[in-house]
Amino acid sequence: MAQNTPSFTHEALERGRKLFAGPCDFLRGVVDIAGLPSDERIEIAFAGRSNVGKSSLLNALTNRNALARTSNTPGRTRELNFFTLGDEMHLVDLPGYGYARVSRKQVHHWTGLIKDYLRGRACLRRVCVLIDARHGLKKNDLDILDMLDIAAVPYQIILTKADKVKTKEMSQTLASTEAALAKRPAAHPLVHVTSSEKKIGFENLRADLAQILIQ
Ligand SMILES: Nc1nc2c(ncn2[C@@H]2O[C@H](COP(=O)(O)OP(=O)(O)OP(=O)(O)O)[C@@H](O)[C@H]2O)c(=O)[nH]1
Ligand SMILES: [Mg+2]
Repeated sequence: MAQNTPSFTHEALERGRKLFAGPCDFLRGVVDIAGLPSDERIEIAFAGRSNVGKSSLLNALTNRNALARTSNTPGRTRELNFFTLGDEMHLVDLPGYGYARVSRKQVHHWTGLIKDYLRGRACLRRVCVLIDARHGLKKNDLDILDMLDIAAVPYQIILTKADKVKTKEMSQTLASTEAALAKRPAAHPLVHVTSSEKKIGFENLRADLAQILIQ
């Protein structure tokens, strides 16, 4: 399996490990913008198409088995789920955009809620946009990236389910994803390659996200 190999210092890796090994608890599920928690904490949100592996990634990142609920059926996460991490951070597991086995009206509501949250949240410091490594960037992913670029909300791509992809294909997807980001103003240049199933890529991802606290 191809992996990008950014060099995080021992100190950065250790900071990441400590942060994500610390207390992490479900705070609340939000169904409308009025229900958002106060914005005193730094937020990192996890966005992506239905079934891409957002909730699984959150569990792997925090070394918990069932912090966030996962499912084979697209459309599992139905609220903006806020988790507290340590004393200063929220992690936010979002419902998926795009296809889900729920009504069109429901998808429309979620998409509106996700967009309102992503565009309008002052404490949101990074949006991790998850992309299935088998599929690469699709039209509705690009729409979200466009919106984040316009709103100047920093985002970073995380390729998921790398265990399902052969090394050569992974290298190609990684290269084409990096190329697609090159001219996007709000994109973080580093693309992470992960497998929640095989627990691959998380040391680097933890180190990278923990740096947000000291930036
Ligand atoms: N092989 C493999 N399967 C994965 C991986 N990550 C998630 N999955 C599977 O993909 C399916 C969807 O995972 P979820 O984490 O629920 O996906 P989600 O993006 O939160 O989905 P919604 O909440 O419906 O938007 C589940 O069956 C997971 O077991 C991975 O790294 N590798
Ligand atoms: Mg989910």
